[in-house]
Amino acid sequence: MGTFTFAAGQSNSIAIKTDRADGYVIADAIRLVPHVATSIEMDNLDPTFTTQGGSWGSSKSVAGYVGSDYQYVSGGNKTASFTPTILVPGEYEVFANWTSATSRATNAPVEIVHAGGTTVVPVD
Ligand SMILES: [Ca+2]
Repeated sequence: MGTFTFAAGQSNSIAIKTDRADGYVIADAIRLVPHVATSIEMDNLDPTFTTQGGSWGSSKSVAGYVGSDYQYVSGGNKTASFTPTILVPGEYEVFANWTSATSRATNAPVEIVHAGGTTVVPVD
């Protein structure tokens, strides 16, 4: 998803959104790989995960997900956010995991809030 500079603490987030998406949007897991220390893994069942604008369903139906399941939703203006606690500020490369199916959105906007501002990356 790109490399971003994250400030210390919890002011950063990775938000997977449904507005403008043309199919099901998947929230499964996020990994931050630091260029400074060890990586940060966040799963949708962790306390770092929150949703806004409506509930997301839980599924295991498409293999390849991280942890016990992933969450999905379609339409509306909903957001699933992963909020890391950054102990070592600096550059991190952001990776997202999601499983693939024909009903899935080709353009889900993922909004990354980092020390340099907010960057939106469309995800197929
Ligand atoms: Ca998961």
